[in-house]
Amino acid sequence: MLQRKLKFDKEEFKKAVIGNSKLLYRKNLDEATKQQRFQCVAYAVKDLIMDRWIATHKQYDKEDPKIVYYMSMEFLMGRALGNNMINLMQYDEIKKALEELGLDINEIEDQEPDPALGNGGLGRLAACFLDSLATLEYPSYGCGIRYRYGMFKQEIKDGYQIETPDDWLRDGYPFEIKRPEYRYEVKFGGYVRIEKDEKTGRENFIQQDYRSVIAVPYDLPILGYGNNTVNSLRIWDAEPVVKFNLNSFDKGDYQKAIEEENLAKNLVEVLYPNDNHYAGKELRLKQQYFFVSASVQRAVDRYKSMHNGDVSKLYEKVTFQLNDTHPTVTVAELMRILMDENGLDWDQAWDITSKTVAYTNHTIMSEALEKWPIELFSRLLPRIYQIVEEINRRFIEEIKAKYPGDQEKIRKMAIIYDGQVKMAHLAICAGYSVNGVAKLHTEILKKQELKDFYEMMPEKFNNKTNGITQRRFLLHGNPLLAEWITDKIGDGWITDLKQIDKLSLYVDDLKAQQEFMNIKYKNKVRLAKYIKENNGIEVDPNSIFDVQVKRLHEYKRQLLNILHVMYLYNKLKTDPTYDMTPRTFIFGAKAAAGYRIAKQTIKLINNVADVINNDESIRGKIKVVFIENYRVSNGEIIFAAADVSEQISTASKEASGTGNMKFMLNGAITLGTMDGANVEIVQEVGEENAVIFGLSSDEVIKYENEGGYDPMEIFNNDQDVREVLMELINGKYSDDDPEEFRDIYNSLLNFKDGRRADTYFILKDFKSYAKAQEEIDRRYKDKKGWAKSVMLNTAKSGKFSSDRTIEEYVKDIWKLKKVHVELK
Ligand code: NBG
Repeated sequence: MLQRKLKFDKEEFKKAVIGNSKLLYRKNLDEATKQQRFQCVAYAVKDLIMDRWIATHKQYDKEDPKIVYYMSMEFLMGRALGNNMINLMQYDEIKKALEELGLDINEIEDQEPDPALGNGGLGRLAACFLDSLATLEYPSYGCGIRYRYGMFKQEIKDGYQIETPDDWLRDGYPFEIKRPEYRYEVKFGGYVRIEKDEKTGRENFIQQDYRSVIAVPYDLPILGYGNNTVNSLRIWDAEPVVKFNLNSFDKGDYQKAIEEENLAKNLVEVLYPNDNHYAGKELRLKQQYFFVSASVQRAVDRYKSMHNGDVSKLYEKVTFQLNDTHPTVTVAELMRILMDENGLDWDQAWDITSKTVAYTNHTIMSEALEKWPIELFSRLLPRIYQIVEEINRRFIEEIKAKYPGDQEKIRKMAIIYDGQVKMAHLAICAGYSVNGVAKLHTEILKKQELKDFYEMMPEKFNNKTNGITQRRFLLHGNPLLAEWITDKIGDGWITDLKQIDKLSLYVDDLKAQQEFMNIKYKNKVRLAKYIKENNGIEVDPNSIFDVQVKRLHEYKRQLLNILHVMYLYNKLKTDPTYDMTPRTFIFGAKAAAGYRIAKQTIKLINNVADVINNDESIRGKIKVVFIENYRVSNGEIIFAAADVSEQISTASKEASGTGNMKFMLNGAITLGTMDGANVEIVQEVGEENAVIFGLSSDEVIKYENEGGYDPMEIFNNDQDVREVLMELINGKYSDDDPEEFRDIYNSLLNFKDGRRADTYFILKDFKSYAKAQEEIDRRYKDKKGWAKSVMLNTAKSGKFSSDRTIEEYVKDIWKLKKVHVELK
């Protein structure tokens, strides 16, 4: 039900922009800095949002619908201005108004810092989900943390990654609003005193000698596309309980005041920059409890205010979705609030909690599974720990009843075991739903990682294959293609991506092919310009743009990609007539600050780029580019320009991937393993329109369980592989320090610290990858065949809209109803 073309008064809008300049900066618009002009425009756009935002929440208060609270440590939102203009369906009108004011929309959009409150796929998925929820008119809140510093900015100096702080709030963020009226206290530490109520015999649990902070929410508007729904992303800031005053001779607890001031300051200071890896730091657990406690307190209060203070049917109107294990303390916090603050007994509280909380698993990487030492957990969250202990005790009773005498089951499934609290086990035990994020991933969870849980409670398990929002990653990121598609099939695809399949009719049409490839070419020119401006490297838009952008992780195998580039370079050097279409290998990736081998891989890519890009003898047949500071905003430009999408993780390791979908949507061919959602991409587009290589996940898992893989054998017998590996340590790519890449070399050949040599089967898959790359070259030479293939990728991407994913969550898990918002 699209509210086509809401009224837009251009003159009013222009006046607002000019007015904002005076109001905010005491300047005429032409005197304002670029950043200030962005702010003026953003505030004018925010103004267009406010009435809808108010109307939405009025409607929610009136209808009292069920609400999903999407609990996530990360929301990788990307820039809001352009997206808001699009979802208001007023992009072109606003662009025009700005032109009349002498402002260029692209320049204005470029002034906005990317709100980067996330690491990678998990955080971006949360952002796509919020977009879809609002577009589909489902009531929802995103609940998270207002990190003072988001994901670090990456600079490359001498080929090394340098991290600099992301001061995204420096100039003020125009779209947020502070909501001090919804502040909550969150308590840490101390001990629990038990008080027996003589009259009722009930035991009351009272936390004492704690330190606390005040959680203050900021709301960001989440606009539905073409409707009046504006949901909220609620991110919490921490403030000290009492503002500490040095001059006061207050007899209050001086020490405590300082500690609380520091607690508040440190708590939300920075996002942990780890992807698929947990650091186990005390501050991280504090962050988790902080935003969970505030969000749950608020959700329960809101519910109570609408139900005469009675919480007994909470699950009818509230559901918490846990985005990975990070917010799992939600389970115990909800129990605490229901029992300690609302007087429910254990069974009532458990009944409600276990109907209210659901859990999504996003990885099988063991280093990502959160486990907290009992000592730390119980010291920081004494009351929460008591509750977890009791959940664990009862759960073990259940296991015993189901599997009498089976100690092994208890060892494998207990929530508390071996001195540790296992967050995934708590989430599964308490949750009413457990889902993986792609078919293959969910199957691996059921058959391997979570086998015991699946056998005990199969009814909880389900799959929800990830998706992405086509509004940001096509309509905003690739306007040329978006317009062309709308021209051909109408604009239904914007809210119903299945319709994009209508493009299939055009894939053999020569004129359409030409138009499509011409748009691809223009997008490549746009990216080439970006690369020239930001990296100083000249690339040829006529070469194949072969792209791998994602977080740097060994399992994602950027190393396989660059080793293959080294191999290809050798091949060209020995045979200068080697016939290949010129190729530009484009990388973009941040490495976690403390991840040594990942950082070495970045250095390797840059050094290889240096050597190859400066070797004139190969006449530009290979170029290697490392794009600095890969993030959502430059990602949009990159996806639009790619010919080849590198999705080359070791099979079984990538839970889903979502970059793969963004490339597909924008007309690139997947070069990948049968991993994560690649499997479903191939299923949709057909094997002949993707290039697949490497071990299957079954093969990988078999080697992992039974052994039998020896990379040394490949090293000894395969001359090409041997040559490339020797180049890691002979100074060819690091003449000032031949030892620079020794760790990488060792990781491929030597067993170390309990880690198998070549843990991620890079050498094993090398030859098959090289063949697949030749296949890409071969297919690209057939211009028509290639055009047809990439068009089919776009046409068959309908399944991968996050709108489809959200409809599945709604139907199978959350059971929400749409709320339509009218604007008076
Ligand atoms: C990531 C997976 C990706 C997946 C996203 C979103 C974590 C823990 N997991 O494969 O690695 O696409 O989650 O589900 O970041």
